[in-house]
Amino acid sequence: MSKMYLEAVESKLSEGNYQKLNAITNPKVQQFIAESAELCSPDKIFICSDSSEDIAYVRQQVVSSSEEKPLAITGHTYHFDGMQDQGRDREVTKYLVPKDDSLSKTLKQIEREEGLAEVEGLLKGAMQWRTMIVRFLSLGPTNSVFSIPCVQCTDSWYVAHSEDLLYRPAYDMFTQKAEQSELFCILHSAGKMNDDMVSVETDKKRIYIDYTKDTIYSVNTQYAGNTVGLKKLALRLTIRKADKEGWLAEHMLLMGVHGPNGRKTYLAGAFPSACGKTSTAMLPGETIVGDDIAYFRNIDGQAKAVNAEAGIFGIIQNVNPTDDPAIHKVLTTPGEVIFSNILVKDGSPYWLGMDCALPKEGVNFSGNWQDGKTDNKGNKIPPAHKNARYAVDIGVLENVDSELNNPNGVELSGIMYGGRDAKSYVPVQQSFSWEHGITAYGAALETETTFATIGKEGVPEINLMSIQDFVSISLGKYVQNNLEFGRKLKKAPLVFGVNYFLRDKEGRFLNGVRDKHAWIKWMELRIHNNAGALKSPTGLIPKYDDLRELFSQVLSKEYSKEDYVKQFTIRIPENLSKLDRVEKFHKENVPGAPNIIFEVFNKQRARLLEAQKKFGDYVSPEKLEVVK
Ligand code: SPV
Ligand code: MN
Repeated sequence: MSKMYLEAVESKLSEGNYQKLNAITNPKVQQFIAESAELCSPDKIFICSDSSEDIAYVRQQVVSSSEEKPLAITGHTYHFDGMQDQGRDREVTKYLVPKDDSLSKTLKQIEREEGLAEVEGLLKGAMQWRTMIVRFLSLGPTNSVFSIPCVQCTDSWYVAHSEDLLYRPAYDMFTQKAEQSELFCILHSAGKMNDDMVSVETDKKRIYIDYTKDTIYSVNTQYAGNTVGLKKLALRLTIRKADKEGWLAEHMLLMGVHGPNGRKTYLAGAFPSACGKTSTAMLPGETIVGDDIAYFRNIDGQAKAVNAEAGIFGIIQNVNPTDDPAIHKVLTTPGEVIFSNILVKDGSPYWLGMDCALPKEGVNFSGNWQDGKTDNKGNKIPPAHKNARYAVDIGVLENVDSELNNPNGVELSGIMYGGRDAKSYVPVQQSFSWEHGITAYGAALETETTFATIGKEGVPEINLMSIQDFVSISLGKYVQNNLEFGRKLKKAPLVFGVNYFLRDKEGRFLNGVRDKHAWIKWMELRIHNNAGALKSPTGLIPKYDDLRELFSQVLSKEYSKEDYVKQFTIRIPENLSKLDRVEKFHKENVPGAPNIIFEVFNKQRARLLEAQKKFGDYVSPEKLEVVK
């Protein structure tokens, strides 16, 4: 390490930490650590080298600092975020945009100099009396063309501990390679905390992304989606890097689907937060590679994919032993788990939708809680937050896929897109082509807002490919990159649209929670040409007999023709108005939207109108033409 930077921080380092820092060779990292320490004035600096002693130290500190408290089961701890800090905060997450640059107007932004001054002002002296923890991690498997080295400075032991479970350790990557110009830097401070170690100045919460320097600043927040920089904050930087380098970074699950005769087929899936992504990745009998962020590269004409992460920060609401046996087991047996924003009573965690009655009192994110407690606006405080989560290392799951850490990735054969769409799309369909799928399912993804972001729930919106919040280049270019990616492959993955949230006129869901398993198995059969389909105006849909067999095999469930017809009836008026909304969105908000998007929409409209003429507003699947 350069002498100048070492000297600047020497007084804050013990001998051991001095040696660990001295072994880091990259000048950008040295500068980032020294400048972060100068800005935030920590008492001490802890350099986490990934040795078992260092990891044990993080685990010990997180408890002795009270940022996490132990539960009765060995290895389980819980953490609370503040009342105003229970999800990703879109309003205060902004790009720092230099005066001579511009970003899509759908993206929250602030002029770079102004934003930097503001966030540096908030970070100034923020770590006084605390330790700055420095972690070295990799996005993507290490020693791989996919790896992106990241360094995070934080004063939160909870953040450092979460990263331990969620990402691949990479201290060695930083000591072995002299030249790593391309890396991401993240600086976080929880800011002022109360006696319960909860950030209190949430009105001063800021999450700013400086894409000119691949650096992220986060302050006055603890919720992991705002602070664990490698998650959605780094995803924004990764999208720019992938754009420059010709690959894709996606908000997608990645799973191995197990078909007949032991064959395994990899599928990726994009769903907005809290729309079934983790539960799809975790379907019993299949294997999970990742549940949130996937990278795709064209390697010798094949689509190869990896999980950027190595753990799960999953929604705990509704996790139960029947629908989610693998994760339920991890959450109820000894091993390392961080629970956040659940209800605690007598050393046990409780969450909404679990398989037992919840206690009438306990401790939760509002402090001591009893049934009926209200917040300062008079609203009832639930026992646990809807966005309560668990963090675990993916490797502890019994259904983890064998290729999780394969540096070459897995071969991707299918992609699915799904949102909360009460009215229009059928539960599963296959696109007519790569372009049709990327456009009509991905770029046209409509959904309702959920509790995973702060703000009103249930508001319909377009969430392009479920990644709109994180797209840091023009939305048009992002869609274009997706289209190009598939075109350059020897064989593009098949594209599917799914909708787990279709409702009838009375507002009742038309599908059970586990029905998605039959859709996934159908996709697997389609990929291998083992199932036929019917041609609807919006895509190729399953034949009743195939689904009946899959429901019986996979779910041991009788699937009635009546249910099938209800679920797969093409609703023409609803689909036409969906198209109008989506087209308007693209015209207004997607500068540089490739023309092909509008061509695909026009063709879809023409097919819908033709079907309407022939069959009326609601077209039963029984009327549709069979294709192979
Ligand atoms: C999501 O909300 O999409 C998540 C959790 O995966 S986080 O982004 O970390 O808030
Ligand atoms: Mn996510």
